[in-house]
Amino acid sequence: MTHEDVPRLGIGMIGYAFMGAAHSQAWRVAPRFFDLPLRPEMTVVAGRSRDAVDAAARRLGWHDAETDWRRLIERDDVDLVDICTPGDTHAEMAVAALEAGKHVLCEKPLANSVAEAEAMTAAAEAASARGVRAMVGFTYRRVPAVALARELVAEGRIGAVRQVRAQYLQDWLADPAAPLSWRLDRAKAGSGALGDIAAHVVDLTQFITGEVVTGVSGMLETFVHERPVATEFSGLHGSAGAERGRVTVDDAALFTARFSGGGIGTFEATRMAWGRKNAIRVEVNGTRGSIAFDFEDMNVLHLFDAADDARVAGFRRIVVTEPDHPYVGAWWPAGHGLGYEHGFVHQAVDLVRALGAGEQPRPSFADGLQVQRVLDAVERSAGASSTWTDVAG
Ligand code: SOE
Repeated sequence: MTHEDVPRLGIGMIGYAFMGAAHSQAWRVAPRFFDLPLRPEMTVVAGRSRDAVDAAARRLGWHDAETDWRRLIERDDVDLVDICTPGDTHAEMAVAALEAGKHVLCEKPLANSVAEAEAMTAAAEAASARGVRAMVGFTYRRVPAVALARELVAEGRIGAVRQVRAQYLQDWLADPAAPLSWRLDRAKAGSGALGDIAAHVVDLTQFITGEVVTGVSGMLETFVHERPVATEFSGLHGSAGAERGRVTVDDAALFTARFSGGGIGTFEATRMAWGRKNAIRVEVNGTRGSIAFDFEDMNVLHLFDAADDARVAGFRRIVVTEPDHPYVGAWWPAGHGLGYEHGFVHQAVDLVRALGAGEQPRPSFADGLQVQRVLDAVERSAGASSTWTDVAG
């Protein structure tokens, strides 16, 4: 079969900022490195401003541009709708797309509230009965070292999970002069570090352990309550004028958690940790060993095996670039390493393969709803004072 004989999968992407650029790169590259049962075609991108969306289509490689996302969903040449917009739009767009019979890939967190996530999950389950699939984009699952960690835990290499330590640390908001963006607006983003980045480590720890978080005790803090309003924004950074606006979300989130297998965990997410750029750290201690990952050294996984002779025991540094490691065989020779964008490529690959096989891609909307419930529990816990105990004296 030549590339052209493979049935096409028309992609319509809504939004074209940081996530839209990452998804565009994935759709462009996935069919060139991986054998896929369907050929993704970058059919159309949607955004509100005609000039800006036309420019984005040219820059990112989309054939066409729409200024109305509803029009994109209606198009016969669109089979899959890829939602890369702020959280307040996810529910309306995803439900409309699923009802129109289009597969959906939706950026994380699935929604801004449990109620929205429930409605999206109900729409996804109804659509699934008609062969229409929905997936939420927790892309770090697709980092080869993370996928390997899951395999090793499932094989029993560290035994039963006792303790989970998870951090997601960034510093792009540590400077009080960093401008306001939609990510700091509760109406658009739902929450701050909690939904934006703690959501990732909730998904990652559940993915790696194969368990779910069943209860939490949380604390949220906002350190900078007012910031200059952005005049221009690119990626996470922007320039600002004299106007100031209110921050309505948390800057940092901390919580302890219980896992379904009886283990306990600590979570920390912040966008205020100077010097930490994208430090996603997950360590799992089991009854027979430990596993540790840090995204700032993303091609590496550390494994400690308690059965090793104590004289030579230590964390083994596994460079996850061998052809036998998850996803790696499609890329470069051993030792050449992958980057941030490859997780998005692997996400596109897994989704297209699931569609080709007629299977439910993971993480499903139900998985996204479960993460949303954890976030909601952290907010409820942080809002309640019942578990907080002042130090005596
Ligand atoms: C900002 O904190 C952000 O872009 C998140 O929104 C992404 O989900 C994360 O992958 C990188 O950081």
